[in-house]
Amino acid sequence: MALTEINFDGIVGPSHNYAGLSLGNIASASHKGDPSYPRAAALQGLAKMRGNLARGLAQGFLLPLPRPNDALLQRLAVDDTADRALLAAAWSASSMWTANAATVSPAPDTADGRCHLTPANLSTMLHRAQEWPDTARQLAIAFADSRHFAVHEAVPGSFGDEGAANHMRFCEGHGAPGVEVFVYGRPGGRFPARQHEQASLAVARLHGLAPDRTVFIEQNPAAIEAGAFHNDVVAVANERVLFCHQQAFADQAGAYEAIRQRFPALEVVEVPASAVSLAEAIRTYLFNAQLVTLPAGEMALVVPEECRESPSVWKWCEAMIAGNGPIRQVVPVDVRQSMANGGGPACLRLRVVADPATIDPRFLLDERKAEAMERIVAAAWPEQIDPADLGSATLAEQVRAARRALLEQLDLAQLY
Ligand code: SUG
Repeated sequence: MALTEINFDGIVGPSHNYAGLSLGNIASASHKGDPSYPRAAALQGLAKMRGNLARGLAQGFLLPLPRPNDALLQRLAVDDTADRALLAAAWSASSMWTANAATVSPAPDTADGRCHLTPANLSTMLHRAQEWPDTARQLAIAFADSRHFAVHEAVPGSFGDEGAANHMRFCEGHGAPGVEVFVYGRPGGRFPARQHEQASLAVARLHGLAPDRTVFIEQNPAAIEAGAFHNDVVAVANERVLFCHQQAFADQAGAYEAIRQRFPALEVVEVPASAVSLAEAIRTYLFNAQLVTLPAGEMALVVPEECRESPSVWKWCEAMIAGNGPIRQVVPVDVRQSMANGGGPACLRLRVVADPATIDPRFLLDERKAEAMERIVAAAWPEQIDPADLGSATLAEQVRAARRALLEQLDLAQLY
């Protein structure tokens, strides 16, 4: 069994738009009403995937979900008098952020030696809460081999669960047993705390994780207040390394100590607020990076282009590379269309540690498939969507036809 980390990126759907639906997500609120460019957005995502393929990393993908969601519109009896946000919710392409698709516990961590996946209920936001049944359907196909995978149902929506965005894993190497860290928020602040402690605890039990290899820590309420609606906006982990902002956790020193007790090899790369303020970290998404181990063994941090444009963030990155820490490269990528809705490189991917041979190959990317997808996106994805276009029958038909063309190309018409 060759266990490898595979990043499953979400293909940006043809209805990608800026509707300002996510309270507490500053980018989403500040781009509300802007025109969106679904074709450019999807091509940016594909280019990021190709970059990681070229770096020698294993790459998979998950497909856009069916939009507009007629069943949701019917359940809410959406008509001309209804709040426009309800209509926009049914058109949202938010499943592109697959870090919120599920929580994944690789086989070496679980009691039954299978890789466990629990789709996230995303219950805090209407436009995201509609995702999980369709996501689960897709995961059930991609990870159908029950000798190696267990796909659960989502945790009941009373306990908000945001999936891998609030989950980190530490290990000596991806195929080795890991220590899993669940990060939750406490309600009561100005913005919603999306990840509920009870959801984290339930996922850990569902996955059969050993209590002495599991850690639960609280997000810093001040970070949520500043716009870190998910932990992955202020922290990212890979193998032995935790890369995070100084103000990520409610009790920063206590969090490091709790992880170190279970995982003594922990290496923390902490960015102090004096070098990069919390606000600048959230604006540039420095921590919403893909921290990956390259085939040669060294670590690279795939960050949004916005980081290179920020004097304080870039200065810190350059100093880090000049030093001798574990992160040896910083690679900026252009995912601006996703960033404008609060989704950086890390939001766009779900990490699964598994043997690629045990996964349905239709969900795995290679150059040829990436080219075919680019051709379909270039031909069928709308070039631009203005928020006033949502609800148009012509656009709905274009969006559906575009998704159908992609599914057919990938021999996944069963998802239609
Ligand atoms: O859930 N944005 C997403 C961004 C998700 C980012 N994911 C991670 N951090 N892992 C969200 O807030 C905006 C949609 C809109 O406003 O149209 C949105 O859903």
